[in-house]
Amino acid sequence: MSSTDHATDGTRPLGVAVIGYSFMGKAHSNAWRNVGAFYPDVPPVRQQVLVGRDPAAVKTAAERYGWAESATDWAEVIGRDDIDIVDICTPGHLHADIALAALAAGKHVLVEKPLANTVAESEAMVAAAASATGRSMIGFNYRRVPALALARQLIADGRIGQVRQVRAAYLQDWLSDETAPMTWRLRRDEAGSGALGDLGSHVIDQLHSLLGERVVTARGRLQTFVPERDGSEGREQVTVDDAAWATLETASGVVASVEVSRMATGRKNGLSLEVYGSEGALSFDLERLNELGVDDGTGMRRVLVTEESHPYLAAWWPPGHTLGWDHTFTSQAADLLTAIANDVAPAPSFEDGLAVQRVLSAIEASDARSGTCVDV
Ligand code: SOE
Repeated sequence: MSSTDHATDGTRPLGVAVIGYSFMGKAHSNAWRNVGAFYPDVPPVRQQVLVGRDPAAVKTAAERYGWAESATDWAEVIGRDDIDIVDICTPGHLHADIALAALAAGKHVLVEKPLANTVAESEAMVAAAASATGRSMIGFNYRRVPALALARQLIADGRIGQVRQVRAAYLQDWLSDETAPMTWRLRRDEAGSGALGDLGSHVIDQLHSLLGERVVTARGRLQTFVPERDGSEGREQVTVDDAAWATLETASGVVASVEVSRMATGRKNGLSLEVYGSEGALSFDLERLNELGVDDGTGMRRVLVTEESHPYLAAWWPPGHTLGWDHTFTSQAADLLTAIANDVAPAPSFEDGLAVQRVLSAIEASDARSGTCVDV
């Protein structure tokens, strides 16, 4: 009997390992710590081991975030019988190797977005997931923002009619200071791309999720405003984009304009989405994530998405007692656990992650070919 069989027959909690302990590892740790308290019907989990390269730092993080142990060798952890779920929060260049090893070992796998750094790696992950015994999911946590889950329902129910156009932006400013230091997020070999993959992947997944269809054509433009920064060994070249723009079209002809940047001075974590249909419109701003703007033909009104009847809210607080960014990760963990318990495929899938990766790649290809530019 495999460890997974043993755990899902209810004889012990599912053992979780999170690989990576910085920003995303911290967010996911918080989710695993709280999921059983807020979603009591999901299979119980045990926060078994937090994995990272620096033994002292990962030990400190493990103690702080409630893990039973820490470790430095992800391959060894994946081979353990007491680990059932492998949650990958590393830089993108490690996603494929770890996910493939974990799936081969029969584990359930959660991977932070974007799925991988390339389409080829993503395809290999989709193929491995298709023949694996464990379940697999990509962590597009914004699907668990109640207002966005409600927007998806309203669009599917035809409440804004036929969608014609979408305006989407994801703007941050943590690189607008030219003296901000080099990080792995600015190296193509580690991160795959810059604002495009990091922020654009969320936007494209939201387009796919909200519209219920995929992007089929892309026109793109990338820009690196600050080409080198201070690294630990002197000046280092930035090999990814600081900002990107795209015009996308879906299979049914919806046109979306997308803008992402890490140099939008004054914008901290501003994901805004506006969806315009033949009968109405929706608007959303992540910095006010409990609200959805809804126009049903009588003007845009603000709906406070905190009623028990709204998506995910039954698990949380009474109406008006708002949620934050961190709650999305806990709800994401709950959705994965529910899918494991019900023996169904969790969403979003690795396939959904690959679909996003293909759009990112098309935007880059379009930028590289730089369509005809007309002098004014
Ligand atoms: C980058 O700054 C980042 O942390 C992304 O990696 C996350 O996916 C996004 O949710 C917030 O911004």
